[in-house]
Amino acid sequence: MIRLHHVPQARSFRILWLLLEMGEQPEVVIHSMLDRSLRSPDYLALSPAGRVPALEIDGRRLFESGAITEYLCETRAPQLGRAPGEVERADWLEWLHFAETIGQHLANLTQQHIVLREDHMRSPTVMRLEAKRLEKTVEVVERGLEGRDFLLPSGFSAVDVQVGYGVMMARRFVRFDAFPSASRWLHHFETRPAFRRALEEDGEAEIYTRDFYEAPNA
Ligand SMILES: N[C@@H](CCC(=O)N[C@@H](CS)C(=O)NCC(=O)O)C(=O)O
Repeated sequence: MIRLHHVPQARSFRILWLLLEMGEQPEVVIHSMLDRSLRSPDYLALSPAGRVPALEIDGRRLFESGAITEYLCETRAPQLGRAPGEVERADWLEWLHFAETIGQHLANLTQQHIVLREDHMRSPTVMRLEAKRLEKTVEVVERGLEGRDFLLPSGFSAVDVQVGYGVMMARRFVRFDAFPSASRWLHHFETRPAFRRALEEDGEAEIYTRDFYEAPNA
């Protein structure tokens, strides 16, 4: 049994999608970020900083999506990983961890636009700066995808899932007119049965309720 602890629209979506790409049928436990349940002693025993994803697998628990992704590829889905010694290993690792560079800007923007509810708590400067920095990361993905369908020349892998989630969420803060390759790549995901099922199992949205969050003008 594989049990995934997940919050709708959060980074745990990557592990949900990845497990479904692998053909696994995880039990999905949906949590809320609004009710402090991620800070309960039971949940902190699974994820000590109270974050999602957390995975119960092989008689243990695992947190951190990058580590979970490597573990799942090593133990169950070599076709989605690139093992040590393989030509694309270094690129695979680079993209896997670059996903968190995207994630940090998404988290900052989410905090500014959504978590901080009162205008006086927010900083328009930080909102503009973080939107620009997020855009820069999407530019990197755009360049990586030029002339190819997936991030690695040999085809779809777990890093398309890791980075793909971040770029999908970036559309809520960044205009994509200048990113045709990234847009095409995101459209492709909609044709993947595992991605579609992950969206169905994601749970009710509680973080992002708007399609786009505009940074205030200077
Ligand atoms: N690097 C971690 C980030 C995990 C993380 O911060 N997840 C957020 C959701 S996107 C979370 O659980 N936030 C809950 C909180 O901060 O209380 C990973 O990828 O697993």
